[in-house]
Amino acid sequence: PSATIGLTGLAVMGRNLARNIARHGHAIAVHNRTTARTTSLLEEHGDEGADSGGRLIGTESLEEFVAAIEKPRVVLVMVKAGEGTDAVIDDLVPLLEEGDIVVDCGNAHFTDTIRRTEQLEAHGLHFVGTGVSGGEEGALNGPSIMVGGSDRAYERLGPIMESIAAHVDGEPCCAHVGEGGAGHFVKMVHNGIEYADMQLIAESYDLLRSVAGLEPAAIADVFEEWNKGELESFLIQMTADVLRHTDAGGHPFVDVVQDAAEQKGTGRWTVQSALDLGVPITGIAEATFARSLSGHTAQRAAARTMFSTSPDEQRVEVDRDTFVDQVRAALYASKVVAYAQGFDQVAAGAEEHGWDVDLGQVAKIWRDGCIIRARFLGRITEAYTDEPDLTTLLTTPFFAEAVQDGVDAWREVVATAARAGVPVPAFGSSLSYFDGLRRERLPAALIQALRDNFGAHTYQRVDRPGTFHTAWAGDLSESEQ
Ligand code: NBP
Repeated sequence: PSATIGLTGLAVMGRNLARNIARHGHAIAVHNRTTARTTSLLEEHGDEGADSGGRLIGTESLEEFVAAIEKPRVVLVMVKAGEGTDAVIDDLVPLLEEGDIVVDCGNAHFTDTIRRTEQLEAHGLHFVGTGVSGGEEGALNGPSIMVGGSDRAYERLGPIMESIAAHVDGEPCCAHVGEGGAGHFVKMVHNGIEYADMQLIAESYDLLRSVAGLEPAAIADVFEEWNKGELESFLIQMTADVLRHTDAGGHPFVDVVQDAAEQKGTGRWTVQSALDLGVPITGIAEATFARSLSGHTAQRAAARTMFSTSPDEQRVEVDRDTFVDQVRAALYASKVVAYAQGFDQVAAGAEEHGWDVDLGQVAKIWRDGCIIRARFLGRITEAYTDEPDLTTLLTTPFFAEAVQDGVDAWREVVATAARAGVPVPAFGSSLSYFDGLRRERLPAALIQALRDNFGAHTYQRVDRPGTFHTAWAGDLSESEQ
């Protein structure tokens, strides 16, 4: 065998990941169900890695592929998540030997990863669910890599993955985030946060355009400016680039794209998991529902016809410069809330499944390579380093100050949006979440009273311990249960 590692599944992601691995001096065996993809990769990039001692080794059959890899083998699988992954695993298992490591780099659901881990461990094989973020470009030039599975598997796999990952200050954006399905769980929440981030950016754009009356090119300038401060991130810069772009006819690109956002499912998975875990990730949930609302074109058309308003009716006078700055503050505060919620979910998932996840390290490996890469992730790492058992990121000095400084502007923006009829589900729900957390007394007390009244669900009192029920249908006496 001449390859130190192998990769099967050579569509856009697998092909770029294989090239990245070869460039880093590794001899990698490559395979694809349809051989034409393998042939074209070798034709176009056959000399990849020649400078560094790496190379791509093309193989046709799965038998030839497995035989080309040194033992214990590391086999990366980069195929369509779901049935594709199961099919490849079923074909691979009979060809592998005890101690070999199968690494699923696709966007698997973490519960599938937990199932597959058990399935492969029964054969004496390691299974490593690994989240790879950064899209096509990241796969080629340095993604962010979230590795699950056992410590033992990471000893063999880790050095290769760390070498091909993005790096910040010499540190790789790759880590063994936890055992079993932890890699895919963390990747799922990463994608959920990405949904929230994009929704907040979209709401900011809508407000700057609809309320402040700025044109896309001017909004691009605003985002460019924001990218010089605390909001500096890949998505903010990309927003400036997209808003500046015009199509061949000279129209702002953002005006010619249909306004129905699609989704592949990771946002939905994040929300489903959060519901199971009981973690209020309101920012991610609202972002996911906002995408689904945008896609309900028939309902939107019906509602537009029924409830259309004249533009004058919704005109709200604002001082443009002040408003732009208020939107910036609202965006930052809402973003802090969305990330705090995402990290709460990772913590809850880790506890539920018994994974030892270092949240500071998770923030660290998201600083580059992935879609949500941002300057302020360094602050999250610092917060968890100072206090590993942090209750919520919101109360750490840096973030508390950021939210407190922005809260007046945040309220102003949400109120202005409501008056102007501009939907801001992510801004609004993040503010409500913040207010919900900081409130001395919540109306949850009334809910408890109602539950006891109609269902005898009992309640606790503020003034003494115990569980109580009031005889609502009888003499209204209170009894201890
Ligand atoms: P796709 O998700 O489009 O999958 C295409 C690949 O799966 C091809 O190699 C195809 O082989 C193979 N495949 C299928 Br489909 N069914 C198979 C089966 N039954 N047996 C063997 N191979 C099968 O590719 P992609 O967009 O490169 O994504 C790969 C993985 O990476 C996915 O899990 C995706 O969710 C994840 N991911 C993608 C991105 C992104 O930006 N695209 C980012 C991060 C993660 P064929 O050539 O023979 O049809």
